[in-house]
Amino acid sequence: MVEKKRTRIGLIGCGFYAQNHLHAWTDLKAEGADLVAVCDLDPNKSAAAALQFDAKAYTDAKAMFQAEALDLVDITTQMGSHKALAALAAEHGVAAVVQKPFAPSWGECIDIVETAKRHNTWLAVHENFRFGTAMRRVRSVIDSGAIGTPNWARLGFRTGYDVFKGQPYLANEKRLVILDVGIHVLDLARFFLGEVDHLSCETQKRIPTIAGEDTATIMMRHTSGAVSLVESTYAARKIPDAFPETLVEIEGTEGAIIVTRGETMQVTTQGIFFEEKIGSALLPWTSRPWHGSQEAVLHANRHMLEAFRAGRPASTSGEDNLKTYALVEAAYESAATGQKIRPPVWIPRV
Ligand code: NAD
Ligand code: 89V
Repeated sequence: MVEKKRTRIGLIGCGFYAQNHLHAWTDLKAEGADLVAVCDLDPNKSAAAALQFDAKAYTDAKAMFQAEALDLVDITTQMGSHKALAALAAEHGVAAVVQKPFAPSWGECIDIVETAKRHNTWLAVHENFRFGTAMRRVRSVIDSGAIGTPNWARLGFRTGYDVFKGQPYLANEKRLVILDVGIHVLDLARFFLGEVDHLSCETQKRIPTIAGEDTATIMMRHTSGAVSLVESTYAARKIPDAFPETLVEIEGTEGAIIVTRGETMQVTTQGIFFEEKIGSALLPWTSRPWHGSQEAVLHANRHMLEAFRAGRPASTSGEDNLKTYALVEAAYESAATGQKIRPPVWIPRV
């Protein structure tokens, strides 16, 4: 049997969270992924990643694109560099996966999508909450029909964990909790209950030492008629802390799904109740409390690899993630105006 061409992968941005991407691509070697090059502006970071993960080190993305015949690049830098790096990939005919947030603004997200379309290159966003083991199990229960049609949900990422220790730049972001983690929970709301017609949002600043909002409470009306509450905060003050778990309550026409701290799922289906532990196991390169998030990187990267190799869009394609990002923009507009806001819609220009 002729082995399918392997996928040559480059990674740009060897920072804090990228370590999980590097481990994940290495684990996916057996499934056709060859991590051949890593790039970081900081030569120490690119050299360390190259040594640990047996790849070639670069400090300039353009040099990497010119020297390496890449099939796909994983952009794991912060959002301010995403548009330029995604454009560089498209100009070199290289598929790209861009970490969340897609970009700092709605307009830049559209530019990234339209640049990829102009160059006919494959584009996805690494939005991994929907790929987490626990959230995939919740989705499988919904798909089984056990709770009928979901019509109400409360999804919450409520933590007081010191996220600023590993990601110090977050303390300076003017748009913080919705753009950094609310974006994940909004994507889960779409994943579980479908698209959104309109929303309203209240934000709060309860941590005096940071620049942006640290708490957001969003109420959404989905086009199905369902209503969801999407909550995100870095200012929770309770023990035990659920970080980095998303707590879930989904009610449907035939039952309900509840996911409590510690990733215990309770399902009621047509008057019958059962409980199940749905959390992630530890991998050789994961550790608590991040292990669920880290494993979600492996699941997400596997999805990206399989979709790219099959020539089909990722479920979190650039175009799909625009629908999640639109909810972020609508939430900020609602918080600023006090109005119910319908999310913006991308009208393709190309
Ligand atoms: P980081 O600052 O630790 O790492 C980014 C790296 O990119 C730095 O080492 C920097 O030198 C490098 N870099 C920047 N511009 C570059 C360029 N033009 N060329 C080459 N290298 C460049 O950032 P981080 O905390 O790892 O976050 C990176 C992204 O991952 C952010 O968008 C963040 O929101 C996201 N993130 C996602 C998750 C998740 O998927 N659940 C979790 C944490 C962070
Ligand atoms: O997962 C993320 O995007 C991180 C968080 C602190 C929310 O875990 O930024």
